[in-house]
Amino acid sequence: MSYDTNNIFARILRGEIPCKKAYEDDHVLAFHDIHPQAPTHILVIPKGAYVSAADFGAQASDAEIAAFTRAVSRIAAEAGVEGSGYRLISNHGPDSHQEVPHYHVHILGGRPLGRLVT
Ligand code: IU
Repeated sequence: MSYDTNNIFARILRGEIPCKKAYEDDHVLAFHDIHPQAPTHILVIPKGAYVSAADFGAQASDAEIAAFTRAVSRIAAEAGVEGSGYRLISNHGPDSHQEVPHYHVHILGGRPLGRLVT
């Protein structure tokens, strides 16, 4: 799947649309989801143009992958959900209902999330 440079997260990365930033470094941006499904609901995205996890895993540099992985756990800790627990979700493709075609990981926490059934 080719990357749509006008997807909403690309526009956020270009500063065309505001976001409520939670974290940023050279490779990663994280911001609060506009429709939070839990008290903590943060989206973590790479700054590079990757459609989803498969694309990111195949195309990103080791430095980008390391930065992203470390950022996710750091952001969760800074959000205060490390002790109580949190869930990471990344949707890929139509069956998952991926809405935004720029790779992102949801960090959900701050309440009991129940079993992951679907
Ligand atoms: P999904 O994994 O692609 O289904 O999730 C996309 C998320 O992006 C979803 O939770 C939306 O609420 C969220 N979102 C956002 O935070 N800001 C936006 O401008 C748009 C979607 I459009």
